[in-house]
Amino acid sequence: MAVTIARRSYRAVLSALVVVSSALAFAWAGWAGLENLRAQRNLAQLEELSGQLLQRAELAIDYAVITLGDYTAPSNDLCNIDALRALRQQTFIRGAIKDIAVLAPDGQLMCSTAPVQFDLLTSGSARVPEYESRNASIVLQPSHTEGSGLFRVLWRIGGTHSIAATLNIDMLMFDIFPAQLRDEALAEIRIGPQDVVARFGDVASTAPNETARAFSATSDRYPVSVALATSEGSLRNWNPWPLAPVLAIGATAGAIIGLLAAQTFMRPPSPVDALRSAIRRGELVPYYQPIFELATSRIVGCEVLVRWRRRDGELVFPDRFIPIAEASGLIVPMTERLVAQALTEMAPLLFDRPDFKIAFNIDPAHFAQPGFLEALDQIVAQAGSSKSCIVLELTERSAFPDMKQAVAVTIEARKRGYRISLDDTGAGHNGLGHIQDLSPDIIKIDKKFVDVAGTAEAADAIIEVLVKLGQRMGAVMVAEGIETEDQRAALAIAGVAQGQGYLVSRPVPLAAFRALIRDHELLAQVTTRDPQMA
Ligand code: G
Ligand code: G
Ligand code: MN
Repeated sequence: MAVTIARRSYRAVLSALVVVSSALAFAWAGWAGLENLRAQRNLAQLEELSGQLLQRAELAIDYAVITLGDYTAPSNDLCNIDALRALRQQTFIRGAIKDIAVLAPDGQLMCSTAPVQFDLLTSGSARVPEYESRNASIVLQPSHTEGSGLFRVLWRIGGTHSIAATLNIDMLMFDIFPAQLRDEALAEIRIGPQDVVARFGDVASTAPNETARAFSATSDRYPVSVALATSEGSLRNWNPWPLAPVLAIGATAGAIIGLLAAQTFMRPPSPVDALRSAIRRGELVPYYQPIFELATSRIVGCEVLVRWRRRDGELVFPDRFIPIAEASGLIVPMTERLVAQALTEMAPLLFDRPDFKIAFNIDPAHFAQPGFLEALDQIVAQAGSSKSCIVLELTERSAFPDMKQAVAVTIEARKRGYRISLDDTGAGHNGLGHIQDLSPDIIKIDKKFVDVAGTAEAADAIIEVLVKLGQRMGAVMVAEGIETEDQRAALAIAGVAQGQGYLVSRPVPLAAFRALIRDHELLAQVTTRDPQMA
């Protein structure tokens, strides 16, 4: 009972461990998975941001191009006072356009809407680089001052002149970054391959082991591109998941799965599996019950009866597992191991007593299996035993699957030197028929006749018939289950030679059995020397 409770609480603790570790694992895996997802999502968002910024820059340029488009007729004299006034009005209407200028083909300023003569883009005589758009008459020029936010959209009109709008796109970038990234991000707009016209933000506080992440987008209409950069750290801290719910959901899912797993894997093993591992672990051990001469009480042999000694010390009797062993076929390995163990541990005792018989119970189905005798021979040889001391007990309680085969094996077994004993005679399937078919060396009279021997006429009559039959066939009679002195006396008078029962001893383990033999033999020596003791 205590053992069962201990085994159960061990299972409960193990199941709890499985559930808890599964919950932790799932919470962790869920969190890690979401973090990975978040990193990917953040990257995609920054890439999208660079696209948006480029779009804004393109729109500002489009806007300037549309404005200039109204003044591109080659005949226009844009430097007269009325025309200039009209151009100047545009610079007030369109906020991003700071100035509109008319230039000679060589780049010299002809006139401008700026009230004072200054050029935002030329410095001295140095020419500003020009980058052509898809439409080659539209050209972009960066300013000399990097990051000023200023650049020029220039439209070449025939060979006569150009018209140029100076744009300020600094403020386009102001709200491009989400608040969480603003401290740790950089955005740039470039004209041509390298001229940075506008810059916003910084990636200053990047830790030494953290690389910056860069994203870029390039226009296919204008020679303009944008670049974004941020640190790995701020990318990692951006858009965090709510920790508690994620962990709670992960842990719950993990606990449920852990519970299901625990139920599946912690289920107590099936009886067959339990028996199989018990056999493998050597938990099935032989017990020995003496067989003695009824007249003298001299022990002449024993029957091996299997016991399951569990690791926790519990002793299980064969009626609880032999049916399982027979039905599952485990009876074969079980019997083979039992015979090997019994013969090995009994070897010294058998060596000193060449006439001693050791009887094994053999399942009739096992007995009739092809190869049974060959396997037995091998086990006996390995144990160094003599076949003539081995008795094979075949029970009458169950039917032989194939009587012809059983008879053939019986004959072969006896030829090889084994003794055949018919167990539980009178209790079984075929009554006296088996005696005739198998002609056993030993006939064991079933306990139910022994119980009433000397007290019930019918039982005595059956015993008498069996004894006569045994005498005629030359078989030794053994009475099973003798518990009282009266039974012993009655059976002896009826002519039964040997017996087995609690009167002399219950089935006991090896050490007790050896002690029993020693005591009996000592007593026999004393009584032969001094008949008064008997
Ligand atoms: O003592 P006891 O309860 O041992 O045995 C009960 C029954 O179990 C016996 O009558 C016997 O038929 C069966 N039994 C015991 N040991 C063995 C064994 O090793 N092999 C087989 N086949 N049956 C056994
Ligand atoms: O295989 P078989 O049925 O012969 O096995 C003998 C069975 O009888 C075993 O279960 C054994 O423990 C049991 N047994 C042996 N002697 C006695 C006895 O004197 N009394 C009782 N009640 N059972 C016995
Ligand atoms: Mn038996």
